[in-house]
Amino acid sequence: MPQASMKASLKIFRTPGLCWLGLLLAAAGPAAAIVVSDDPDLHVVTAPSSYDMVGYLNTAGGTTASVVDPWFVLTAAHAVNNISGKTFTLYLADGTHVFSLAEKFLHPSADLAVVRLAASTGLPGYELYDQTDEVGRTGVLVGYGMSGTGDTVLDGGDPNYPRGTNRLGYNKIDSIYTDLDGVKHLRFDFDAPDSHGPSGTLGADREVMIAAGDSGGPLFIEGTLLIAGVHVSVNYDDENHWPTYGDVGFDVRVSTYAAWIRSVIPDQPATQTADFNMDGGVDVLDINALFGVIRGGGTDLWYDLTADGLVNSGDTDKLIRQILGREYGDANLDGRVDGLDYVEWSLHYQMTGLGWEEGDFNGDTIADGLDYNVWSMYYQGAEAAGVPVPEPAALVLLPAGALALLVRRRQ
Ligand SMILES: [Ca+2]
Ligand SMILES: [Ca+2]
Ligand SMILES: [Ca+2]
Ligand SMILES: [Ca+2]
Repeated sequence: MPQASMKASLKIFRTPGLCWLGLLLAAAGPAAAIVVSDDPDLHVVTAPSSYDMVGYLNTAGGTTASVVDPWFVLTAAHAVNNISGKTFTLYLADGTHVFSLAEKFLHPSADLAVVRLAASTGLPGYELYDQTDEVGRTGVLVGYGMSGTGDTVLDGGDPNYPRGTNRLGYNKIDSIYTDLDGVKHLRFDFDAPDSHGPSGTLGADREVMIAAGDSGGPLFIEGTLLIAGVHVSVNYDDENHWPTYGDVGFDVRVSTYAAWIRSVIPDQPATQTADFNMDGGVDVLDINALFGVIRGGGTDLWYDLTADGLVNSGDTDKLIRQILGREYGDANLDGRVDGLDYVEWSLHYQMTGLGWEEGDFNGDTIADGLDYNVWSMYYQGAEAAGVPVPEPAALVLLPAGALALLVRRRQ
């Protein structure tokens, strides 16, 4: 998917008259980001700032993302091809905060991604720009890429301004560009100092351009803190020197995709709702998801229902007993621990790769004697349950070991 997406983008942006348009990330050598017309040092974002909820991703050599919810950041899909073991870092007034990337959601056609963090930033995040009057307005472009000026960016970038520093600058949104897949972009050119450019200019030394490392960073409409664009690519005329004056930048147009972005992000985090997989319900899928995170070490605090900084049996207890109002051993979650649940366990006895509904009540993905013990501990009995218990005929079919356990229990 990421590879295909990248190829598609290459094709999409090929236009007559320009050699080729590169994804920022795909820059083989040249690299510079928030490239400016004057002095890069004048463009550094220092906390506290309205722009310090824009953070650094250590993906793909360094990219950029914006907080749009306490738990979620917005970036470019090509910036998060691989999120395994990767982090998002915020440089705030009270220090540096690092968050693990937990889960990504890619838009089906646009180069856009929403990524869930493994802990809450505690920040509200930026809102999205919904209006469609972007053309002619001034954008505030922010990103962590390399910098330099439109004259100094050589192969490998300006060595004085490596990636990893948050910078901002301005440009005028010249037009809307629709690619061959129908994806909408904000388009803006990079006018040299004192030039007027074919699409008009912001004025001497004012315009900046995105480059490698700015991928995924935001474009705000000036005078607001609303994200109107996500940096994705530059159309350059010299692949060894870019961006230079005259090159053109493209952001995914957020107003077109705001509904999708919002649809990914739940109103309340799973720490409040227990809907870990965000499918709108709380059920056995969420139990299995929680068990999976515990098996993986329990570091993803999205699953921390008890808010103690740990993801462990305290959280399964809360989910199963308090939130679902059920008990361990209730495989079918019908409110009774009875013969029906026993049948599920027995049908999967000694199998692996199982879920709760198949008789794995302790989350080790196996249905075995440990789970039988759980079932028997909370077994409510035929009289209490009022539903069928395993008939003798069914018991005959049980594995010998299972039967032995059963017999032992009943004795
Ligand atoms: Ca769910
Ligand atoms: Ca917990
Ligand atoms: Ca049951
Ligand atoms: Ca088990």
